[in-house]
Amino acid sequence: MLAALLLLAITTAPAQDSLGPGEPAWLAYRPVNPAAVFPNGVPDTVVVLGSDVLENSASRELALGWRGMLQYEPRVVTGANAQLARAVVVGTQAEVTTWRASLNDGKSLAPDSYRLRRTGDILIVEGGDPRGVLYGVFALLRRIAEEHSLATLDESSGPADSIRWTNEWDNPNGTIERGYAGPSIFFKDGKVRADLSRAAAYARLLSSIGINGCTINNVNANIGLLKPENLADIAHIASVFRVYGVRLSLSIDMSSPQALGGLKTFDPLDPEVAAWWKSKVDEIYRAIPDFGGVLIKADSEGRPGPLQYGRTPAHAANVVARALQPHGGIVLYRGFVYNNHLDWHDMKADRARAGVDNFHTLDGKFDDNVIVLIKHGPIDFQAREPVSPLFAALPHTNQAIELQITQEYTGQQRHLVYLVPMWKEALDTDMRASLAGPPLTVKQIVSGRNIAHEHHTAGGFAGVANVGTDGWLGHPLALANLYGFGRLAWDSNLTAAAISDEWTRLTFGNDPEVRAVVNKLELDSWHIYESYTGPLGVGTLTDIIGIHFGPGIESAERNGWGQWIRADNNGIGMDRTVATGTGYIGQYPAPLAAKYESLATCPDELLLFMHHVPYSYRLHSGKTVMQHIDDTHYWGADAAAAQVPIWESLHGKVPDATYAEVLKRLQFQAGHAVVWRDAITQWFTKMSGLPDAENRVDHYPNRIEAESMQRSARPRSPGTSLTAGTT
Ligand code: GCW
Repeated sequence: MLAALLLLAITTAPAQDSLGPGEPAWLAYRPVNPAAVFPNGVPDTVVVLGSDVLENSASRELALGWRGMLQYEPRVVTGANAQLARAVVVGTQAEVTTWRASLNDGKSLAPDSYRLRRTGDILIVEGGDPRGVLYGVFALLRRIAEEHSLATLDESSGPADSIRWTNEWDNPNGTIERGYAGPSIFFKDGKVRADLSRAAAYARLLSSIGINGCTINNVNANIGLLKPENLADIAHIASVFRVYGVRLSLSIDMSSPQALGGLKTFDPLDPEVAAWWKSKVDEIYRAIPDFGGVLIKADSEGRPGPLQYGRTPAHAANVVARALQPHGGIVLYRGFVYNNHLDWHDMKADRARAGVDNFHTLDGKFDDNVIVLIKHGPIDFQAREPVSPLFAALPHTNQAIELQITQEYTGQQRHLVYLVPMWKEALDTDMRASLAGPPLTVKQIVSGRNIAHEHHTAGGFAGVANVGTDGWLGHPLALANLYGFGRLAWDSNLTAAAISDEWTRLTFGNDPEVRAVVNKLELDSWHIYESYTGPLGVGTLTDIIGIHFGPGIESAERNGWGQWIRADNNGIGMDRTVATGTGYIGQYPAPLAAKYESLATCPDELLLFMHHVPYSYRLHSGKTVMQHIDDTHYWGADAAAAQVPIWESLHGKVPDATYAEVLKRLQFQAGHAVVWRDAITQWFTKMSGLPDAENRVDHYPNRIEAESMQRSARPRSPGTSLTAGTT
């Protein structure tokens, strides 16, 4: 009955337009040519073999897809005895075998996996479990949206990683830390929202890309959420997630036993503290039987943690993990533990070292249901960072990679930055200890499946999404990042280009011109953004004291946060070498350490992350550092401006509201890129005393002004302008 009511609530969710631009995102189900997909006729019946709530979702989704894409209302029948002609049959492997024993060819499917097959006029979507059935249906609908012929079909797929979660940094008052798309879809005014239709719609989106968990509250966790009355409300969110196979999890504060429970201490080794966690976790599971687990940020940026009692992250993680273990829950314990009161005078101090320094002695000391969650870079989601050396330092510990979908330091969704290529660089980095052995990439490490890391029991991906009520992520083209995160967590071998194209086709249809334009914009965007912001791995140069938006070159220097660029009149960059610097480079396995330690082999794009050099230092490209800064910034601002007419070529070919929203944001970006360019080139020109070879710095704005006047003379949609700002 409850399930039926929930289904009703979901099918009667507010109409698409009330959800703002971006909804229904990539589940647009635009009409396709049915004959291209089904040359022998469109299946007219959906047969659901089982009665699991996820199989109900699967059949409902098929009906939606049929209606939207094939403009056909299918007959939906349940049970194995249905009379079939042309049909799609959905069920678990066990159900399919019971239905037709002859279809069992011995290939067994793991949980969450699926197989799509055709036999005669019947298409079969078979899952290793009900969640796999749902994933299989979404995969089939993707094939249809891309107009692939389904005349023949036999393919199987399963996720590389068991943990595929988004983290949402939502606060009970409805704000979202580092959220750039309006208020929370979960909370309002200190309470869980009464209307959870957007939460349900979000779970559907997540499920369509294989995401199986969602942490609904800020890692800077609010203690009150663990109160009984709040848990009862949070259980409603879990119910709407459940329909799509998404398990809810919570961020918790390690001081809860004291701050909420009234104990004298929150020392993780105190038996009363352990008992408190056990009783609290049991209470959570009574409210939410399929609760996924907890996310913990401790001893970081002012959050309480075990160090206060001289205990370690392993002690803290394990005390909660032991409470979760009987229920099948996990702990994601963040490796983002660092001191934000570093002494900037100390040339050996280095925030980048913190992960390995704090965790390497703990390898093998975490319980099996603890996963150490590691930000992909050692600092904090900057536009360019090397991969975190912590991935190589914990061979006997479950690990997951933390990626940031919300664009905190990468333009806050007012700049277009497709992040998948950046994430791929981290995932594909080879961390093997010696070149003699086989490659050991970060994606293998987090998948927990390679022999060198045989003690892994689980691993995966967590992505900080921070979706809000405004088109999920605000910028319509930023949704490719959420989509790409899910697809990579499922299969990290997919290319950035393939993911972009898939997302584009599902979102905008198969028009080759639209695909070409959107793919170009997405795939060029990271390089463009990096060009007019922080060069050569120095950091983003974003204003780190304020809202992390716009240039603030000096804000990184002379404070305890450790995002130093060490720029003075003579040179720039952090010396992280073993020979003369902080020794950070020595935290990498030998082959990578050798590559970064030597100026001869350190890649240009990471030069200033690893080394301190004079502005006149010549890069592998042949340019000096200073000339590189000038050239890339002028190029980058021009390239940002050029995105506007590229997008304008799609006028009338994409939905009007999306067209206008993207145009507005690209125009803003073009202006803001000029602000970035001028701030950085002028600051470094003054600092280095080296003039631009092309004499552009301080002179160029006149040209830009002239160009922008020309542009604004052309007709454009109302309410848009080229003016930059930081609203
Ligand atoms: O850099 C910081 C962000 C914080 C965030 C923190 C983290 C939630 O600016 O807003 O806190 O990273 O990842 O914990």
